Amino acid sequence: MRIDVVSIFPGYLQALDLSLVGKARRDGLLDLRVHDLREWTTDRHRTVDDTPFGGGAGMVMRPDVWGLAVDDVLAEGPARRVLLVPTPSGERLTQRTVEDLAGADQLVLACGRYEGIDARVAENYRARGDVEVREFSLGDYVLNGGEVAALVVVEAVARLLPGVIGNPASLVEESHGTAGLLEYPVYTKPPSWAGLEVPEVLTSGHHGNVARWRREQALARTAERRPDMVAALDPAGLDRTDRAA
Ligand code: 6GU
Repeated sequence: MRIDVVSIFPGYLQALDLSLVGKARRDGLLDLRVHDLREWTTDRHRTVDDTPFGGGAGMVMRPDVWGLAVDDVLAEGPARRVLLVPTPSGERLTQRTVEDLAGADQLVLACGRYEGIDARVAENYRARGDVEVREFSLGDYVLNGGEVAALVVVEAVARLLPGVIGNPASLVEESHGTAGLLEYPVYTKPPSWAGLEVPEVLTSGHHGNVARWRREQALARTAERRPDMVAALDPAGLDRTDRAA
């Protein structure tokens, strides 16, 4: 997969040289390119923004600069390309969306700053029809720009690409995966620490009891922390022990 991130703060994306994403790049599993939006400015001051039509506080990013940048970084050919625009007014990003994005050939992340990007940029690429456009939000709070959201998308997508995670079994049970529940609590050595013991069932060697305990813990945790997720569960997927929990 190819991912292009365009930002006026490319330095923000340096974290993508590290850890799992960095290794995926070095292994040739991910072609990640970070660009400085100002490369596409044409004036002496390298201007990327201007005052909003209609008035109001703050500055808006100019569509002409963004248009040149996006046109340049979009890959040629019949590939599935997605233009992602991080914005607090977008649709909420979910694991379902991330899984869908992992199937694309190219993602272009257009990181806005200030009051956002002129709305005609998303409109223009939607109208062209040769690239999907998705405006997305991380959650109900406000960040100063899209860079952190780009980091989130790259990390969430990269770990789903074939070969990136050494043990694909670790993708199976995790929170927000297929079960629709948060993950159960996990423990390792030492068995006793700070006066706290590892739950006995986990050291019992009884795999059936371990599985049942984990399922109960996942349900209890989800009910406590994310009642919205419990309400969205398919009742057909719950068994009698689940209801008791
Ligand atoms: Cl994607 N962008 C910005 N600027 N703020 C946000 C966000 C995105 N998601 C939550 N807050």
